[in-house]
Amino acid sequence: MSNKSLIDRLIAGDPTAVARAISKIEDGAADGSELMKQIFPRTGRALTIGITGAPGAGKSSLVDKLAAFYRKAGERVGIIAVDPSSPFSGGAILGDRIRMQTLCLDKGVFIRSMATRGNLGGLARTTAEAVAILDAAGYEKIIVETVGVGQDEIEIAKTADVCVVVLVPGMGDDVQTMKAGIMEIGDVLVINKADREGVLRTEKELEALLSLARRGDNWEPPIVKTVAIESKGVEELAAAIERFAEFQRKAPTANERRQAIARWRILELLRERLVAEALNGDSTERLDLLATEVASKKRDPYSAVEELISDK
Ligand SMILES: Nc1nc2c(ncn2[C@@H]2O[C@H](COP(=O)(O)OP(=O)(O)OP(=O)(O)O)[C@@H](O)[C@H]2O)c(=O)[nH]1
Ligand SMILES: [Mg+2]
Repeated sequence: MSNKSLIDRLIAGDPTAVARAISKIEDGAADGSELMKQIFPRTGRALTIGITGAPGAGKSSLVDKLAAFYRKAGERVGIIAVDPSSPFSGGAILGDRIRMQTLCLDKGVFIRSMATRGNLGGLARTTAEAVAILDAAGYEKIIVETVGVGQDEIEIAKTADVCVVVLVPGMGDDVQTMKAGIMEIGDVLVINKADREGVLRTEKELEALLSLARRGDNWEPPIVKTVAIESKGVEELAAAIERFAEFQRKAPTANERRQAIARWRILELLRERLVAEALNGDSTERLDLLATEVASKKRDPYSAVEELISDK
């Protein structure tokens, strides 16, 4: 399929074209950047929601229910599950397929998982591009699920319009370890598995954490309690997401956030482009050779880099 007809079909909302376009980006296809250039003017309409939290917190279950909620309102929903630790990508991960059973059969929902694949392109960058593709294809809500709140995840979550951090009761220590992540990215906080004990305590801990620092935009992140498996609290979560989106649209800092994201995207692309050019196409062999030499102390990494740059 030519890039032109692919773009036409993508813009018409064809899921097959969307899937193919995302694969192009993931594979680092030569015409990928042309594709992104073409669709760029058509992006910016969707609301992007990042959902992050500890493994097993119930993120996928929540995404499933949240998506169903949006579907009821007649909106098309794109879901991207990002797993930085996994080399697999393509379809939805098996577990998620089961958890998102109802959605898999729905034509108004697009589900895709993304993984590192060991390529040179950053996962955060390819995820942002997959989001842009779904946006251009007319998906009104785009949900990005990431596991944990490490640096990779924070980077991915930061590109979303609204970032939801999912916690569960009785994770006192986790609240501490995730503190920085929660404070940095949590626009809405969720205590899922609220059918379990210790909800009040976790809520108190979170409130204490939130009271420690005021955000630059003065937003006070709400805490929403949910039971994903029973669809409880999902409406409240959707409302909290909407409230922040609305706040964000009007906030004087909204432009700063958009600019910070744009700046990050430019730098990411620049970095990748320069690396690709320095490696001059024969990336892996050359890199492997130099790596062997550096590992065996035959050469230092600085001169390896100098050689790569001077040979361009
Ligand atoms: N009791 C209870 N269990 C839940 C709730 N939400 C999800 N679970 C269960 O928790 C387990 C993990 O749920 P997932 O939705 O896969 O969690 P996740 O955060 O997406 O997990 P990873 O993607 O593997 O990090 C599943 O067995 C769910 O059925 C809830 O509200 N209450
Ligand atoms: Mg999951």
